[in-house]
Amino acid sequence: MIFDVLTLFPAMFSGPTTESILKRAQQAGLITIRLHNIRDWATDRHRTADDAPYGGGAGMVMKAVPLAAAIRAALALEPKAPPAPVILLSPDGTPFTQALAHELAQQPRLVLLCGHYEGLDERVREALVTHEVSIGDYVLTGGELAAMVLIDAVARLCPGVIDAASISEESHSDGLLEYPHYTRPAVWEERPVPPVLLSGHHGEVARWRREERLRRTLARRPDLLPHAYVAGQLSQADLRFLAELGWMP
Ligand code: 6GU
Repeated sequence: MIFDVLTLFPAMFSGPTTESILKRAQQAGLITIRLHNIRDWATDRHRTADDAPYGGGAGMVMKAVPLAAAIRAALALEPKAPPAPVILLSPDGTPFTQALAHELAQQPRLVLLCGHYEGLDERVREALVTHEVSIGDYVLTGGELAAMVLIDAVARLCPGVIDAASISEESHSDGLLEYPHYTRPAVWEERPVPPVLLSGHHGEVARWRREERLRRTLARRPDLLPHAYVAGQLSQADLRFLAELGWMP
């Protein structure tokens, strides 16, 4: 998977994309992150990338000409492949979810455009942006942190980046939260590990973990349960257990 990131602040990406799993994934050639400074496509002496809005008002707007040139240059980097999705990170976008991360992980390449200032010239959005994504209902100073969140969530779903087993049971993978984890010691500050986990009964461990996932999801994110139900993720045993806890579809 190739991520082409268009940003006014490429230095923001060091750290999140140069450590830990993303570092290893790049070293292993599983993902490529290419940073492009939008200012490099500005044509004036001061390398201006923003300007005052027509009609007046607060803030600045990202200029169409350098932005469009940057996007087109990124698209031209892989001329033989079908055009990559151009994803604008903006608080006006569709909410980023694990399901969208899985969808995007199917693509060979993503072009990520980090919005800044009050926004970008609407004509660039109309002409060149194919998707618009927000990472939550709050406002960031720019799209960079959102792009890093998206890259992190999508990259770990690319084959080989992390152990496939860790993806299948994690939070949100099938619409439920994760079960609690324990490791040695068996008793810590008078708190014992749940005995079933020391029992060696794999079937009972699996059942306990499933019930903990259901219990947790009901307690913390009851909004997720109707979606899991409609998606066919809840077995008859799951529904019986949830009914004992007072939840009905
Ligand atoms: Cl993608 N950008 C900005 N600036 N703020 C956000 C966001 C994106 N997602 C949530 N808040």
